[in-house]
Amino acid sequence: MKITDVKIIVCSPGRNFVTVKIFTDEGLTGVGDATLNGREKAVVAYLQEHLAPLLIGRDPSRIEDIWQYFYKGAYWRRGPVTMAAIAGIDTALWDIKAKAANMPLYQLLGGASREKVLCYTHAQGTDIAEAVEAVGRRIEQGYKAIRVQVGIPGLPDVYGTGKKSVTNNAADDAFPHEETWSTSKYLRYVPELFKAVREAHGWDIELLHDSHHRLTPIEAARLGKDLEFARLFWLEDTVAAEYQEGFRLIRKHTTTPLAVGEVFNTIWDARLLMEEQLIDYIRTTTVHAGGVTAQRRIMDFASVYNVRTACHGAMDMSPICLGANLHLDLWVPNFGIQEYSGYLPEILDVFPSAWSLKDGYLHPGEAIGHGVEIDEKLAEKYPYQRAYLPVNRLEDGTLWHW
Ligand code: GCO
Ligand code: MG
Repeated sequence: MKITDVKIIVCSPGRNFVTVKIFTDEGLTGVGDATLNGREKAVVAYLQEHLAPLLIGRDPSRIEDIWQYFYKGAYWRRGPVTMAAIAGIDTALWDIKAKAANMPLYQLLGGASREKVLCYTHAQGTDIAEAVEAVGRRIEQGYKAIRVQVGIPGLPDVYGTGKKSVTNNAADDAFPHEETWSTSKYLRYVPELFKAVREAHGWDIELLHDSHHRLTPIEAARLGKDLEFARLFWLEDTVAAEYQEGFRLIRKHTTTPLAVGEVFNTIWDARLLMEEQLIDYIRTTTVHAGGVTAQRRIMDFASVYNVRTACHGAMDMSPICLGANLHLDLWVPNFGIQEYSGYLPEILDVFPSAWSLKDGYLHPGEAIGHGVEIDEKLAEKYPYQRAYLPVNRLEDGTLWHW
């Protein structure tokens, strides 16, 4: 088999997605997600200008060699743009390999280790009462695990609670939306949230929370301690994780389980965290960690250190990424949980998917390949729109982590 063509498809059915589609001389095609929220066109240029031309005429079955060729062969390794571009290609190649083998991808990976994939979804409110109500609605929908975020009194809008946190189209506003942050207000309020949620909904539901990289290690240690009573499933991204040693301090002070890694793009970003067992869940995901090849390697490495998997699965990763993740999730022995924040109906129309959700569990389905396609005709109806993630400032104007 030979690769005959590579298409980079950009569409915006509610938000921007970058999709790689690889064509072969035997008629098999494969698709991969290469979306990098807010920096989509950088990945498009990387793919179009630098990688796609080097794929023509290659044997698509040589996935590992192609991965190494683009990773080591670039000399300039790692980074979100490079790894999302490699991921788009790698995921499409696994799709083709599984289709050629006439199997769902999870069978190629080693087969199912479980019947279904536990997922967590999001609930939020501008205040505690609203958040408690939102959790109730999610429980009614059958979810077993819920990430809860709340607005903080005195701050106009906060990550994960307002519309503006989702995206920001340049069509109506040329600059990213700016949020305001106060760590001390946040640290005082969040334990109140979880006290109220436990009082209203009891202990049978798994609860999670995301600090979105905003704390220092000692602040994270305090929050972890203050939330121990609520028995969280995890506390996510407490600190910006470039300084991995910071987790030693957090770990020393709290038994609240820790998750990190949605912005990591290689196994090296998580090496120390895993080797020293400083985290409980690794949040890397197929599209940002270099594809199925690299994500599988991270998952295996994690298993050595009792770290469980928890693929990032917000709406800014396309249904193709979720599909690929779900095959890994069904296989991986050290599975933890899969994030699922749901998709707008337009997105699901553009990306027909074999995966399904029932009673708080996902399943990748039995379609051959990874089971997600792109409707190119429909995608054309949703042209790219320049968009940014918000930025975040302290009350005195200092630029802070978002
Ligand atoms: C999560 C994430 C997302 C990110 C988003 C950035 O835990 O799902 O933190 O909400 O902010 O994916 O593009
Ligand atoms: Mg997160």
